[in-house]
Amino acid sequence: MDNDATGPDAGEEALGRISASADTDALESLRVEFLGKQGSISGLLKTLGGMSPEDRQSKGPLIHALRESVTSAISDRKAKLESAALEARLAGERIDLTLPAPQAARGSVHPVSQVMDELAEIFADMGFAVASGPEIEDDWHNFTALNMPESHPARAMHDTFYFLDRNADGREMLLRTHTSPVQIRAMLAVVRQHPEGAPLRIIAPGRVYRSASDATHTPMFHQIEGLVIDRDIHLGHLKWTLETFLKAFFERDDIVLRLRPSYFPFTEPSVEVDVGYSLIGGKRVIGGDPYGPGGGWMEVLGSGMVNRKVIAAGGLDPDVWQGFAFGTGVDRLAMLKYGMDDLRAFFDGDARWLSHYGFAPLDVPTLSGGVGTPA
Ligand code: 2NL
Repeated sequence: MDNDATGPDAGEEALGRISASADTDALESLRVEFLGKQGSISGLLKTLGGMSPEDRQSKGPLIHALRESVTSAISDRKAKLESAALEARLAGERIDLTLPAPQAARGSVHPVSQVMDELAEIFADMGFAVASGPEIEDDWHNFTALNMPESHPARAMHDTFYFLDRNADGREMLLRTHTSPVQIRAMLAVVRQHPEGAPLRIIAPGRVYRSASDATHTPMFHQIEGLVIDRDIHLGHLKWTLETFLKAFFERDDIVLRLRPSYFPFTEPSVEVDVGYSLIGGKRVIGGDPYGPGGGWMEVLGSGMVNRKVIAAGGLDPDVWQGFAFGTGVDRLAMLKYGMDDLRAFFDGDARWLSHYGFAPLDVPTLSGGVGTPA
C-alpha cells in the first residue's frame, strides 16, 4: 500500500476543501467524509491495526497528525462561518434610530377626576379631610337626618331613584341624591370615636343620582359638599372659606362673591353664593368686574349654617356645636374652569372628547390651565 492517502497531497487537498467550504452544511459533509465512521481518515486509522510494527511506527504519527490538522481546520472554519453568519444577520437587522418611534397609545385623565383632585388639594390646604360613603343609601341618611322627614316636599323635588326592597331596618333604599349622607355618617362616626364628637372639617365628593335627563341634567352627576363643625362657627367663616376656595380653584385673586338669602331644609340660615364673571374674548369667565361690560353674577354654590336638627341627627349637642356646610356640582365647576359647553358629553365615553379636554396621566393636579387664567 502506498502512502498517498496520508501524504502531503492528501492533507493539502482536504485542508483546501475545508477552507473553501461555503457554509456549515457543506462543512458538515466534509467532516463526515473525512472523520465520520466510514470516513477516509477513520479508514486510515483502522489500517494501523493490520500493519507491521515498523510501518505502524512510521505511518502512525502521520495519520494521527493528519486527523488532528483536519479536525482543527474544520473547527476553525466552523467558527469563521458562524461569525460571518452572525455579522450578516447583524448587518441585516440593524435598527435605524433616525426612524420616528411608533406612537404609544396614551390614556388621559377625565376632567371630572382632575377637578376632584384639584378640590381635594385645595381643601386639604385648609385642613379638610376627604370623606366617602355608600352610593346606595337608606332614606334616613339621605333625607330624614337632613331635616327632610317623610312626605317633606323637598323629597319629591329630588327625583329619587328608589329600590323596590327595604333594608333590614325597614328603611327605604335609594341611590343617594346628594353627598350629604356621607357627612351625616362622618359626624356619627366621629361621635363614636371621641366623646366630644367634634370639631370636624370634611369634604365629600362623589357620584349622586337623580331621575332627570336633558341638556343640563344627567341621571348621574358629581357633587362635592363640605362641612365644618366647631364651637363659635359663623357665616364669616363660611364666606372666607368659599372665597379662598374659589380664588384657588379659578386661579384668580379678583373673584367677588355675592351671598343671597335662600332656603335648604338642612341649613338655617341658607345662602346662595354667586360669583362675579366678566368677558374675555367674548367668553364668560369667572372673575373680574361683574359690573363691567358683559359681566354679571353666576350662581355656583349653595350653603348655610347647619340646621340645629341636623347637628342633633349627627349625634351632637347643637347648643355646643355650630357649623357651616356647602354644596356644588363638580361637573359644572369643570365646565366653568375648562370651557366645556355640553354636560352630556362628560359621560358619553367618546375618546375624542377626552383627547380634547382630558389631562395627561402624569399631570399632578396642579391648579393651572383654566380658561380664565390670564396668559
Ligand atoms: C347645592 C346646595 C348644599 C349642604 C349642601 C349640608 C350637609 C350637611 C348639613 C347641612 Cl351634613 N348641609 N349640605 C348645605 C347647603 C347647600 O348644597 O346647591 N348643592 C348642589
